[in-house]
Amino acid sequence: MTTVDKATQTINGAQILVEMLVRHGTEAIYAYPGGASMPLHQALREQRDRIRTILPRHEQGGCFAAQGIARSTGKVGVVMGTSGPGATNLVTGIADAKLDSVPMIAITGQVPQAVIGSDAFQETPMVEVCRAITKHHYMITSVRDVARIMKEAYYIASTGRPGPVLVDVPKDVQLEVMPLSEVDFDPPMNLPGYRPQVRAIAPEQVRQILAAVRRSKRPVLYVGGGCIHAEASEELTKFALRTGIPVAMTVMGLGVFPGTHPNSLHMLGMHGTVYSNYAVEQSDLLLAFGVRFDDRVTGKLEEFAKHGKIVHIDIDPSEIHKNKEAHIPVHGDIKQALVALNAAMTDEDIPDLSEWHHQIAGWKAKFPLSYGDAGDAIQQQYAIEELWRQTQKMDTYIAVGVGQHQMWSAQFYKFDKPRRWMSSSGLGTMGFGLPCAMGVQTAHPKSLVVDIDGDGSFQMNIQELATLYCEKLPVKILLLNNQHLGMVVQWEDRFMSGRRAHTYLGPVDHPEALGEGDGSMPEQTFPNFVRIAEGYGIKSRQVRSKAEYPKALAEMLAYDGPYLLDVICPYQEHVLPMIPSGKTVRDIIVE
Ligand SMILES: Cc1ncc(C[n+]2csc(CCOP(=O)(O)OP(=O)(O)O)c2C)c(N)n1
Ligand SMILES: [Mg+2]
Repeated sequence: MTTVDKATQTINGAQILVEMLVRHGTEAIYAYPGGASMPLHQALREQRDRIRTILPRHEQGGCFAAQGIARSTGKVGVVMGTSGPGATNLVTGIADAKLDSVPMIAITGQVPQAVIGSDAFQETPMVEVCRAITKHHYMITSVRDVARIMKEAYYIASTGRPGPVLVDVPKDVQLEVMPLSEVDFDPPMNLPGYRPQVRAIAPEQVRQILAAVRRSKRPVLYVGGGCIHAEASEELTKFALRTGIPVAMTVMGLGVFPGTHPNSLHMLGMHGTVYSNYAVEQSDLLLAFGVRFDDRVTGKLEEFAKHGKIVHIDIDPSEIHKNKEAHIPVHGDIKQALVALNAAMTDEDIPDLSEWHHQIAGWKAKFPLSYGDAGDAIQQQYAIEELWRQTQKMDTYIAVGVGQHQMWSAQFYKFDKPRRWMSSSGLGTMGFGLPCAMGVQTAHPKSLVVDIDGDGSFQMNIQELATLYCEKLPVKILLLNNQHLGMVVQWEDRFMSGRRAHTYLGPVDHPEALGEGDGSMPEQTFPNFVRIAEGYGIKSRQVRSKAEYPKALAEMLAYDGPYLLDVICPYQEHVLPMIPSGKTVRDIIVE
């Protein structure tokens, strides 16, 4: 029930805002209070039977948790912070949501309108700060605009190409009252410049694409996050299986097509498989669906897929021809387009790809994803592969930090379904994994949610262990602890003659800090994660040997609360294959 002041039959701005959250189906919000957002928190408290409010331990954690909800469900995630520092702590998470097209609403308290512009206590011009990193942004100036703006915010965040919307709410607007009888909770929107509806793909374009498929000898599907946002996985899989066209996925697209299917080429790009990159390079037809030709995929643009025809379908017209000229450009909804393509396809359109499959099978046999033998040390690739073996049949979600562990997870965990893989891909934000997993667990309380993290990334939002404990969120943390900022170490090794510059995570007087250690792992790793976890009330254990790892992992997975498994790994490993920045598939490093 809507909260009203019974005596006066009035409702304030904060109460209207919370009512709109409930009416849009938001079941949980991550919110950290402060002076400028207290009325909103009071309204949330009044409605606690209808919406769960979770207190993260840092606003950035709350923002990634909201993303976890959004990325795993497809619904809009909501986060709230107070003005000033609370609001600026959201900035990284907003930028992250923008680059990965995540539907999110960030609500910030703002100082009262009477003092805006006076450098008031905890005043930050959030709309100005966030202008370039949101899909849209608002500052509400009257209680009478609250319902409309919230309705628009949900609409904008979730339609077309999804993205984050900022709603800045001055405290006086939160407190301002109006008669309940005058509130329209489903008001008309006022968005004359925003038209996310796209026309259906033209029959002529369907014919052109099918003709290109029919004539192709070496076609490749290059699919990405756009297919996930559009819920197009099923149609895409149908199209891929019927035509027999192999599928390469971007890091955002993992799970669109089953990773365990023989026609999967797995990930492409900088740390993609050799066979996916070879296939794209040699393709005579590249079907680029819901992708943006990111530099981590293309390397040197002029050389990327230069031999073939390119079909590019995207919901965002600004992506078409942005990085790469398309021969058949289609501005449209990828799911609708695939439905049309599948419906129009006849047996005559199916190309004979036996030679192409033979060639790809050869590459797969010659260049499988692999790793060496490190004796009893627990290599990250092995740790992830074993996690996959133990959890592939379970209802599992995986979130990751950023670094080597992230790329190895993308390579060695095979996702068969969309929305199971949570990675800060465009912005590459360390600290993403734990809070994102927390949000996923909020939305899927019965599922297994694993955060595969690096020791550097994990420490960027380690405070969220408190939230896991206090909110009873049984997230499992597989910490691949190499005592280093491994990905930067790898680049030091490859491009800076191995010179260590602030990539060791232990004390500066340790020889490893200068790269002069013997490469072994110290008896006491730093920090003592097991004790930290204990301090937060989280069960934890450290493992160092391959022999004990599978059992320790199974023990964590079976545990019914949050758990941290601190896995000591070597730091000498490199993520391979690798196409160095700006280079081409011919420069691929295999070992
Ligand atoms: C917030 C942020 N700061 C810096 C970086 C640059 N960076 C990318 S990967 C990486 C190392 C990550 O270390 P860790 O989390 O331990 O993962 P590992 O590579 O060791 O698996 C760094 C510093 C980043 N991506 N994000
Ligand atoms: Mg590390």
